Amino acid sequence: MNQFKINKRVFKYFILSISFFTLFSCSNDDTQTVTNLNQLIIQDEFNVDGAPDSTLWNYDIGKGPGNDGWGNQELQYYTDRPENIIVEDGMLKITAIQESFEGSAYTSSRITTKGKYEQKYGRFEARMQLPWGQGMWPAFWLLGSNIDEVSWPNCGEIDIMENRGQEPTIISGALHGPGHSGSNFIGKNYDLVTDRVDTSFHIYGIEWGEGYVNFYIDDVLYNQITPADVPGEWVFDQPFYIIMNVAVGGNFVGSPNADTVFPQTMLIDYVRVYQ
Ligand SMILES: [Ca+2]
Repeated sequence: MNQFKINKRVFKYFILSISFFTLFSCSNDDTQTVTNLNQLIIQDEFNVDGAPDSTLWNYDIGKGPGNDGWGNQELQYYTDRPENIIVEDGMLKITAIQESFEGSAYTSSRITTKGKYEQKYGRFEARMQLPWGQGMWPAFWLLGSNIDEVSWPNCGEIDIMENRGQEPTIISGALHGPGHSGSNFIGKNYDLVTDRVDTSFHIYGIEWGEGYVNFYIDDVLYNQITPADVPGEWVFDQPFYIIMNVAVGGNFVGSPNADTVFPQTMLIDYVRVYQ
């Protein structure tokens, strides 16, 4: 993280604070906390061709434990086939395909670091170019490592980036937990306005510490969520693991239509975590 970037962040934070104050006359308590975590502790640059590094990544296969499209009525069947997921050209490529497969009309892929890399706090970021079109649902997100013990949403979910493929200028970041899950998530959209997520790479990240999660796209801090913003218990002071996937259809985006072009690929240049 170079100094220029840090200074720019601080500057944007300053502008944000002024804007919040001007627009909403917030109390001084509502100023945002900006951290600059720059000690790299894990990275996957996707430089080795073939399947993703099995020391870091697991596959989620199929339609979800409830066979219900991962709780969201998603339409794809996740596979570990190279057609759906492969590392080449310095990129991880997750590709959604329209094809009949195991009773589903689409295939795609979803990988996680569950049991292999789990961490509390840090800066998590990925440089990605997203797929495009009605019904595409790419995501870069975290789940609480205790999900098998306490179940979702008690484990907590941090959505670093989600996008509706039909809205290629808009991304969203959110938290889900007890009292604020599903459509009652706590989060915010960010509109690039003059740029798109499917035609250029962007860096999607959070800086996460005790009592806050800051949401970034590139060097823009567009939201901070703290326990004061969350109606239920704050469950974000424990280890989480990373997930990356491209879903097709489901509650968040609706189904593809005749205008949706397949295949669609999410390109991930790297994933890095800093403390
Ligand atoms: Ca790379």
